[in-house]
Amino acid sequence: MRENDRHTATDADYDAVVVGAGFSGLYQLHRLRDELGLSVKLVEKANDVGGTWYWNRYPGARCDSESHIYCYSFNDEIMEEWQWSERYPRQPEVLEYLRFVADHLDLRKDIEFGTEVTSATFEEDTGTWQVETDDGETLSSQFFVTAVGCLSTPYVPDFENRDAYQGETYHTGKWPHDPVDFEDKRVAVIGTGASGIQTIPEVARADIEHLTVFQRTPNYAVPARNRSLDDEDWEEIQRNYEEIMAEAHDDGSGLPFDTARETAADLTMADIEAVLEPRWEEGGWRFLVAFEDLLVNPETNEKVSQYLREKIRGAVDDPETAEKLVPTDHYYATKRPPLHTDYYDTFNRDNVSLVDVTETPVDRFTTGGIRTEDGEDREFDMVIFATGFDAMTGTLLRMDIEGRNGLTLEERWADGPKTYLGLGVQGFPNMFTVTGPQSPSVLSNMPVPIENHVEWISETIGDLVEGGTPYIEPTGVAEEDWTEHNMDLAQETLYTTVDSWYMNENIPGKPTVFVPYPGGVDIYQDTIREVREKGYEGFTLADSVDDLGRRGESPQLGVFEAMELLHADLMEMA
Ligand code: FAD
Ligand code: N01
Repeated sequence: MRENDRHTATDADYDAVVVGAGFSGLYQLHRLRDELGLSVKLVEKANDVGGTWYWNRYPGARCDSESHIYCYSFNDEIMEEWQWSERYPRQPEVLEYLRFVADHLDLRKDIEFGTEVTSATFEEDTGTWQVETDDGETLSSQFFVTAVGCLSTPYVPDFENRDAYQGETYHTGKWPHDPVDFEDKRVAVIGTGASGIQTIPEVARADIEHLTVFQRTPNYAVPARNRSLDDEDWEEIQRNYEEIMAEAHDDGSGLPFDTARETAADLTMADIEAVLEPRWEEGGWRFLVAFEDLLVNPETNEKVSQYLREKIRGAVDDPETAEKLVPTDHYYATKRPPLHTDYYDTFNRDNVSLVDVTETPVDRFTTGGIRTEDGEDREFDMVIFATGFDAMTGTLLRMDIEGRNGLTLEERWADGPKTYLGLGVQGFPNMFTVTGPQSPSVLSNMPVPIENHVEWISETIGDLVEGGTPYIEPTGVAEEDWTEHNMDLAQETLYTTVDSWYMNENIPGKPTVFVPYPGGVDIYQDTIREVREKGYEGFTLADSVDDLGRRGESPQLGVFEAMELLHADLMEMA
């Protein structure tokens, strides 16, 4: 281990500034500080570590990756010392795990909590990133690493008259730290994605008066079948842990589970049931990976979807409610597939009702509740928005990032994100995006691609520091090629057949484009490893910012964007 003096080539305050203290940022800080010996500052908006697990405290919040694989694999001591209590632990336990990691690696001393990065600008004169925070500080660094999460900016739809509502409102992704009192309340939950599906059964079980669920798109939820893990389970996991983790890191979805068959297209429904039933009974993601071609072959998918529709019909007593809960407008898993505990059963309770907003749209909020377009006023004491996130690009774009030539990330991504390998953007030297757009991220068990990204970024920064090369940036050609490759792959899948947050379509005004890399974690890992082995193929490495400008192409602007920039410059000069 080396001393944490400054090691890089500029006069900046730090070698690297990292933003975000979730799974990604914590590991990134450790690798850069403790293995490369660099001086690093991590800035985190929250008052503690945890990221997702700090913010999402809603009733029922828990992971749906199995605990023994929803964790780091890079440190044997952490793997040996930490023991999970459940197959899918609740939010407080995952948060406790990340606190344990932060303490074990002594990370807190280099984290500035309760501080939001409000802008990051690449200053060409000094060749450094100038990172401004909401407390008025500016931190300068040679490297700028965003670890801001794919699902970290909650989204609340702009319902007519929303602010006039006088009851309590909550968003699942920004749940208060103090207990919420449900007693005798009339509660509305809007949204039936993974968060809604987790919280609805728990809210219904609380001592409320009534729960009304507003559903726009029904989801296919598979049982989680959570259970406690005892010492015996844990010993079994520990015995095989290395192998399990190696399998997860070698798999397209970051899961150490076998597929049953290549396809279901040639099977009868009875054969399909024989394959799926044991996986249904076992619960969890083994169901998702039963057939290899699930997400590329409509015939396979339609059969699996059919199986799931029948399961939903069988679980809900009232046939009319059951039909509303049955998805018919999209294929299974083309929207992020949730796991559930008692979700469908919840609709058999007397104190729960379902409003299908495709039949009965929300007209407006009133001071006391929600009016639907059929003229009915429903009164609520509390509205819970389980309406998701400005995913994958939202948090990055809110950070007001400006690269070379005064070009902002917002301008650069006006038509949708363009990156090289989901790791960097042309025109933004020495900026790395952990689980950035066009990397596998959300299409997998995320600790796997997170470790993979953090390790690649750390090795790359290590190579630059060792080699005395101060600047790296993707070339425009490599970026165009990667973006096109991403789009071509996505077109071959069923993901593009439905509106979803994968497609950037959950936020009004965002350009429609499939954002994550759909080629699989395993193939992706090999690709980025090869890029490094080939001397950073597709990147420009340079000794000076001028050199970077000369050898890399100018950041690629559409004619229209270039004209707008020119116009803005002229206005400033005038
Ligand atoms: P995050 O955990 O989102 O951390 C990003 C951090 O950056 C946050 O703390 C945020 O405050 C901070 N930040 C953002 N912008 C700024 C700024 N401008 N200035 C300062 N700080 C900033 N994935 C799975 O694979 N399996 C699961 O079971 C699973 N369950 C999930 C359950 C929920 C409820 C949600 C919402 C997501 C779940 N995910 C799951 C995805 C989850 O987001 C990732 O697994 C993982 O936690 C992401 O870690 P991260 O560090 O990349 O991002
Ligand atoms: O958000 P979502 P989420 N009127 O965007 C509806 C991870 N996660 O927080 O589908 C009415 O999926 C919207 O309807 P529609 C996981 O990756 C994991 O639930 O757009 N409804 C949808 O039903 C997940 O995918 C876990 O038609 C409106 C819901 O709100 C991601 O986080 C748990 C609406 C939003 O669903 C996000 O999940 C939780 C409107 N105007 C989260 N606008 C685990 O279990 C939106 N909706 C691991």
